[in-house]
Amino acid sequence: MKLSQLVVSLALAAGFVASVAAQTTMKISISTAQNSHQGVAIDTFAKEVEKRTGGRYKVQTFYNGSLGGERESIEAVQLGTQELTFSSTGPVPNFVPDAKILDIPFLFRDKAHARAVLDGPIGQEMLGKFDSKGFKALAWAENGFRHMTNSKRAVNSPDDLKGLKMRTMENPVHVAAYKGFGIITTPMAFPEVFTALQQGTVDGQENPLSVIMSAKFDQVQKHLSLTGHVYSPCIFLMNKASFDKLSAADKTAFLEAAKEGAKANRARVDADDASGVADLRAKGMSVVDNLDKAKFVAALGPVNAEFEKQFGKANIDKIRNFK
Ligand code: EAX
Repeated sequence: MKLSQLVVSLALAAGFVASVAAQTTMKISISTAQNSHQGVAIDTFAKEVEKRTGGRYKVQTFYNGSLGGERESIEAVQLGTQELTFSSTGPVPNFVPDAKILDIPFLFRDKAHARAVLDGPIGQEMLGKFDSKGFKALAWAENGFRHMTNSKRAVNSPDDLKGLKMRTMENPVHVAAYKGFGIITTPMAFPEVFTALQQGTVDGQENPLSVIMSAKFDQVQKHLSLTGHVYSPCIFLMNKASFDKLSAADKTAFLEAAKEGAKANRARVDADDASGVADLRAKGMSVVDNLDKAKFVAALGPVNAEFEKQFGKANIDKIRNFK
């Protein structure tokens, strides 16, 4: 080896050692407030990553859509301009079409069913579908069951939904289903929703109690109906190249940290679901908590037939009947 080559390789080796010892900072974002089920998810994740990597990785947390809405954040993670995001599956089908099936209304009986599917073989196989799209999907977490709110009238039956102008997520399955209810759908990114409700651009929106409370929608919406019309998963997404660069041990650390984040997130959703109705009533919302769900399911009959054609009845039944 020539002296010049030796110098170069020594310099490279020194640089390598230095970079291994150095601290790497990554970014993760959510569209809701820090004091929310999503805030708990990323705060726990950040703490666990730092702990499990001996402080070599630090995760900076961004709340309230300050780095952009969910679609923009997912795009940034795909491009690698941002390493991580925690998002609902709302805009995910625009990137990973296979994920669409999870957003079918009345697919899951309850949270236990949804969590079992996501943590079981169906959910884990779905996480793998993100690989070829530039993502490493670290773990499922959740938003929870979504309910309808609006400023116009109490919603007791599906007929009451007809003609309401509602903000929806940028999700084709939701849009098709809500049209099936006779809703006038307006897809919109989450950071714009509060103002749209306040200014009357839309009459209503739908989200889990966790989101309704943390976004303070009670300040701009009078009526809440516990429709529980769809389960809303969330997901920890990481840029694939950033994940691939990690050592095997650090990969495990990130995956475990995401699992801890999901655990904390689900516990907070349970707590919010337990306290939400009383909390929102106390803040002045009028809540319909005794509606006949079968009527809402029946109203989506034709849309569901469409979904069965599109996704395959067997695939939907596999999720519906998962035990
Ligand atoms: O992820 O867009 C939505 O309504 C989502 O539920 C919200 O951003 C939380």
